[in-house]
Formats: sequence, C-alpha cells, structure tokens
Amino acid sequence: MVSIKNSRILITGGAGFIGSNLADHLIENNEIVVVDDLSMGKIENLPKSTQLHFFKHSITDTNFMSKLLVKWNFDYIFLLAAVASVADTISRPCETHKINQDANINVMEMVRVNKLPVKKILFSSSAAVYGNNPELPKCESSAIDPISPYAIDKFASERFVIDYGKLYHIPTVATRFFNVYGPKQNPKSPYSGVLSLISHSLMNDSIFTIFGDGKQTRDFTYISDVVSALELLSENPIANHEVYNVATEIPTSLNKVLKIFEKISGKKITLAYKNERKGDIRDSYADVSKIKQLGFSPRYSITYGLKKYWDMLNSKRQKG
Ligand code: UD2
Repeated sequence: MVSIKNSRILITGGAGFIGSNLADHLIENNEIVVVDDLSMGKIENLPKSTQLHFFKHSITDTNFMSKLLVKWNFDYIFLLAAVASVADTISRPCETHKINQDANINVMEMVRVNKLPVKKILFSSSAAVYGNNPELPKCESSAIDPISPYAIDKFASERFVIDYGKLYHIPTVATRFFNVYGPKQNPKSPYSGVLSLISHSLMNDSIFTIFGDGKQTRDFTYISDVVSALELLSENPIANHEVYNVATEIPTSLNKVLKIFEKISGKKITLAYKNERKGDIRDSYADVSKIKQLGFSPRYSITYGLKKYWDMLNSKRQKG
C-alpha cells in the first residue's frame, strides 16, 4: 500500500538498486525527480512514466542541484546516491568523499538557505558505521567504529543531516541499512551484494567463490521491506532527527543462503573457496526495536525474499 500521495519527490541515486525500487513504489501517485550519474545505476531500472523526470547528473554539481531544489520545491527528498563500494572509497577517498558527504551537505545547505518547505529529508546510511564493534545485535546506540572512507562519510553525513535538521528546523531522518538484496541489485563488481553475486552465478551457471568457510552471517533484508521502512519514516512525524536500523533481526549464514537458493532454483551451484576477505566482519545482525515502535515489521523471511528475488530474475530473463 502506498501512503505518500500527490507529492513532489526527489530521489538522488534513483536509477540505482534501492532508489529505483523506491521510485517504482511511489511513481503511481506522485511526481518523481531522479538525479543519477548512471555510474552504477541503469536507466532501464527506472519506471516508464510521464510522472518520472530523469536527470543524468552528478549530485556534486552544486549549481545544478541548487537550481533543481529551488525550482521543484520537493515535499520529500531521499538521499540515496553514493559510491556504494567500500573498496572504491578506499582507493579514491577524496573523490568519493565529495559524493558520499559533501554533496549531501550541500542539499541540506540549499534547503536551509532557501527556506525550502520540505516535509522530510531521508539520508541512507549503512551498518558499515558499526565497523568492527563486536556487539550483537547492533542497536542504534551501539558504539560506532567506522573503518573505511565509506563508513566515515556515512556516519558524518548522518550527523550532518540530523544536526542540520535540529539546528535549522528541517525534518530529517537517517537509516542504517543491513545487507539489502533483491531485484535490480547490480552484480557488476566483486563488492556487489553477495546475494546478487550468488543469483548471477546461478542464472549463468558460473562458479561462485566463498570467502572463508561460509559460516559468516548477515542480516539479509529484502528490498521491499527497505522501501516500506523508507515510506514509514518519511511520513511518521515521530521519526524526526533520529537514526534507525533497517533490517530483520535474523542472522543467516552464507551456507544456509546457498542451500535455500539451490532448493528454490532446483539448480546446484558450483562453489570455489578462497581465504576470508580482509576486513570482513564475521557476524552481523541488527536490533530493529526502534523502528518497530513506529509500526515497522519486516515481512520477508530469507526464504520468502529469495523466492521472490529468484522469480523476478526469471521473469525478467523470459521477457528478454
Ligand atoms: C556490507 C556492505 C558494505 C558495508 C559492510 C559493513 C553490501 C553489498 N555491502 O558488506 O557496503 O556496508 O556491509 O559491514 O551491502 N562474499 C563471498 N563471496 C563473494 C562476495 C562476498 O563469500 O563473492 C562474502 C563476504 O566475504 C562477506 C559476505 O559474503 O563475508 C557478505 O558480503 P557483502 O559484500 O555482500 O556484504 P558485507 O556485509 O561484507
């Protein structure tokens, strides 16, 4: 069910995995502007609609962004554009900082300076901010320990967005996503989400490499639950100047995921093993009681989510 209606919505990174799924969900009843440089996103991810306005642009183009913000007077702004690969931010820390932090602060500044009457700005952060903190489950109040330029920029931008909001009376909220998966996730890079890599291997009968013993666990969260959380947080007035984990609270090992995938697809996956990836954490799962208090309830178990994902991939393949 879509509850945001008759609104003007900006989605930065809207041609990417999470952004395009959000656009699909909101397009029917709203006017959506997407700004995406297509570095990871794809134009074909976007819904085809006259209510969708696409700009192939970098969010670092301050002049363009400020004109856009003033012209459109958005009701909701979803800040989803980012260089999502941790490895990429390690090799290009300054360049990616401009995208992952500066560009987001600039949006806040434009809203402040022009006194734009936005209903909510949502910034998408990541479980990466918890870094190597061994505490489980991870609560929003757990110690943060960012250990990459990616995580540092995510945490700093969270703080900027929330504190800008408090200081200048702009409604804002930040989300920490845990291992999101589902249709439209790009399996292009070796650092793409592991479930997109597994499904790609299954689809193409290619080898999937496990780093380590496969016993590592993650809180895999289906994209539709993420979209529901984003919508809930944008509308709920209590969700203001706060940060929320978005996950399922259930850890699943890679070995278990592989078993479920094989059962669903009826295919056997060819595995190779390599050493554990440097810097990888062993286990991760979230406490999501904070967002549950607002009415969030994850609907997709790992089995249900993987089944949906597999069915969508197959129907896409059949359509060509
Ligand atoms: C996620 C985020 C990352 C950062 C991090 C913070 C994604 C895609 N990545 O990394 O951006 O926020 O959390 O903790 O959401 N694996 C394999 N074979 C492969 C690829 C991965 O065995 O071909 C393993 C990998 O070594 C890891 C697990 O699968 O143990 C999950 O890998 P991932 O890259 O999907 O996600 P993660 O949690 O390392």
